[in-house]
Amino acid sequence: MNLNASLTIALSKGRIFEQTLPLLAHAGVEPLEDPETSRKLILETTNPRVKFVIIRASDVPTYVQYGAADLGVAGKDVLLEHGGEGLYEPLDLEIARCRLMVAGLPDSRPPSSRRLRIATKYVHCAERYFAAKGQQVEIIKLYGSMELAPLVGLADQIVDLVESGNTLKANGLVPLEHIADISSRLVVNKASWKMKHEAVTGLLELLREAVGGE
Ligand code: PRT
Ligand code: MG
Repeated sequence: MNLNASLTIALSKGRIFEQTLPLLAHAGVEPLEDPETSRKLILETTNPRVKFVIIRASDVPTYVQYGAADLGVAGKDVLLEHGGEGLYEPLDLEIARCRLMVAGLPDSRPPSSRRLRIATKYVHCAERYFAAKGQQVEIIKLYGSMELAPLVGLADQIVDLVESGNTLKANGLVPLEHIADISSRLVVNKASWKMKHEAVTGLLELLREAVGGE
């Protein structure tokens, strides 16, 4: 076990970075540069043994799974879609909260002649959800702007994240079914958990304190 292990933490820009920052600051870890203005992908921090790597939100589980980062912060939506292999998920950071939902036009009626068409970037989550209901659907994989799909006839409904509901409303859509409550989780590489146990659990306990507001 390495008492003075160095730790790499995978974070995505935007809401996860902004909302994780105060929690990490409680643990004495603050970035020396702002990822929104810096082009650097590896950021040093006020703790010489901790660095951040700045990556796409959906890539965080992959970096941590393969040990390219020891820890990371990822939305539960991203983790459900990834499957979580190779990862421990020891702490709910209770940030970036939203809901995974089925949405559609208010008068959308299930077609009688064919299967319901669902557009989403959450293909696995959608498959699991409709299979559990015993409903046969056709899933269309998109990478963004799911809200457009029902408006142009690409799909009958969508599976997407809803926070305030303003994006749905602005596009004349309504939430139809609740799939899961979402928040961001701390994830840890399984080998790092063992090999860098002291460093990882030390950071984990400080983050747990910060989440609990202690
Ligand atoms: O943007 P990029 O393609 O790089 O990746 P990303 O969209 O996955 O990253 P980012 O930073 O936008 O989201 C990171 C994580 O934040 C997600 O994985 C969620 O766990 C969480 N989160 C919390 C959200 C939202 N709230 C959210 N509102 N992610 C996205 N949204 C989007 C949503 O997709 C929809 O288009 O905001 C819109 C809905 O918001 P309302 O307030 O109008 O309902
Ligand atoms: Mg986004």
